[in-house]
Amino acid sequence: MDRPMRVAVTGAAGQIGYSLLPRIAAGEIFGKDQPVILQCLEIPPVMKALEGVAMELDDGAFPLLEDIVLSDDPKVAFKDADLCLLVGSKPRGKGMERKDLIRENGPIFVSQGAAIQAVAGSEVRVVVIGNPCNTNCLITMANAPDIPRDRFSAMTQLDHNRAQSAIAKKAGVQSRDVRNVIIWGNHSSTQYPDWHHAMVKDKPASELIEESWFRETFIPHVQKRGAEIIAARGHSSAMSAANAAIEHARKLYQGTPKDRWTSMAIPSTGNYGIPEGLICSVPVTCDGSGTPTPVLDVEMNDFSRERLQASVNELIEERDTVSDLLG
Ligand code: NAX
Repeated sequence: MDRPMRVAVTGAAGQIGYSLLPRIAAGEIFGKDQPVILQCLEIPPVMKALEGVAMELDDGAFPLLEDIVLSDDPKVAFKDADLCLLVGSKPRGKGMERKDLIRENGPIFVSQGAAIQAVAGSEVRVVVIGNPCNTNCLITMANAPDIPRDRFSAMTQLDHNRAQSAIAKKAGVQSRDVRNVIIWGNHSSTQYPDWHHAMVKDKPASELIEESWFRETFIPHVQKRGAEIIAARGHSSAMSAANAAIEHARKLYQGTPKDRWTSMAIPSTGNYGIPEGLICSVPVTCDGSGTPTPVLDVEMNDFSRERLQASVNELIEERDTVSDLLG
């Protein structure tokens, strides 16, 4: 057995945390031979509830779970961490857009970025899930300037999965039969789910499904799915978000399957006209090293370029809104 991997999870007593922690403990990120230590961060009023979650983890008797650390101090929770999953922040409520939360949640990521830089492990990877996740990731990265930029990502895997599932349903196949959808841009209602390169088994999705469905039904479905779930459940997506977080992290450490892209929001290196440094969702592949590689040769028509630009414009606005938090 290897040295245990230390996984810090913030907002660990929240609804996503509740679905996420047992799956990490079960070995779903690093594999079934890799022990883990969970390092859970919460705010002081929620520490009691976090203790209850830890009791349940104990009662799971997970063979790979070597220890559970509970703290309200980022410097304890991030100590020697190999992977930090930043979930903790206020979720969007009914009728609220993500950008309403930007000023509220941004400051959390200033102190967490600094704490990660100060105490995390030398190989740390940081995945931001708490919304607005692209801009929160930007804030975290800016406040941890000594950590290489390619260690940071924000999660658009849930949007990616929603897009893949919607095409599968429409085509009458299983979601595993659909590959290479792309989520471009911000994890918000401006995101652009791009079907132009998606394949359904061995056929382009665009040959099987009419263009008007993609433009009129598919795009708004993916963009507004979060709001639809809030309207139905009274709470934001949690189980599917935890599932996506596991998948995002697993791909970082175990790689993407051959011939398949996934979508991650990563620091732009200036490709596709995305300003350098902005945390923007693009297609990526992963070789299991913990660092995603953007796919750089995706052809984009005018429609796709315009859609991406609209979302990039929103990301620029968000960046400007938090310019005082960027160090
Ligand atoms: P919950 O309110 O259930 O849990 C959030 C937890 O974070 C709470 O327990 C709270 O005490 C804790 N918290 C708040 N501030 C903290 C801090 N400074 N340090 C540590 N913990 C802190 O929300 P939940 O449904 O779990 O959602 C968490 C975040 O994920 C929200 O921001 C939500 O918007 C975001 N989401 C992101 C998604 C994505 O695709 N990127 C999809 C799902 C979800 O909407």
